[in-house]
Amino acid sequence: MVLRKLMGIFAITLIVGAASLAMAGVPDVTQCSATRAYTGPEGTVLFNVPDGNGNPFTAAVKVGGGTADATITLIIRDGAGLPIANYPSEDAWIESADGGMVACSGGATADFSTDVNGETRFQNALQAGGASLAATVVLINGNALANTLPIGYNSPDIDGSGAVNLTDVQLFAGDFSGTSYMFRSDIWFDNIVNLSDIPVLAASIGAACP
Ligand SMILES: [Ca+2]
Ligand SMILES: [Ca+2]
Repeated sequence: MVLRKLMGIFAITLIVGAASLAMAGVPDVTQCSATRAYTGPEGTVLFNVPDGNGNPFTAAVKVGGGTADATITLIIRDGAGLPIANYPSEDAWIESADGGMVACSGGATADFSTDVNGETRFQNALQAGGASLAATVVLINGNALANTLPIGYNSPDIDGSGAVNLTDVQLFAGDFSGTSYMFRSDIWFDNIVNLSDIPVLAASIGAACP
């Protein structure tokens, strides 16, 4: 009986030991951090085109006007709080909290695998469409960090189909002639849908996800 108990304890010790070993090098989102370079209070909006010819995060537009650097710095750590180096860039990505920003396959992943400090960035232009004023969520292997970032998105791919085409032109035309402000068609982001948005849309006609 005593032996069986001892064996049981031994087995549990082995399992616990294996579990803590498995945690090393495995991202724990409660230990990770994501920050936006611009620390002011305003939200920022990033212009995306599905073919990647949108703006880099360094050229985001502040709500209310002016540009700001919305570069996201992500530090990936394991359950012990230790940085994870060489974490694959394709396993860290961003989404809009409301799903409004629609990325092409692999189009919203980190710029590079983590360095020795567990650090990577989102700075390069995304391959994405759609529109959102909701917060940006950072995900590591599908697990979201609790802290979100005030980064919204707009795109001439208004419906987030992965291509800029006649459907987007029709949506824009409706929003342009409508009476209520439609953020999705404010692709030259200045809180009004007017003539200045048209060349931005026109310049991207035909652009599509790679
Ligand atoms: Ca579209
Ligand atoms: Ca506008």
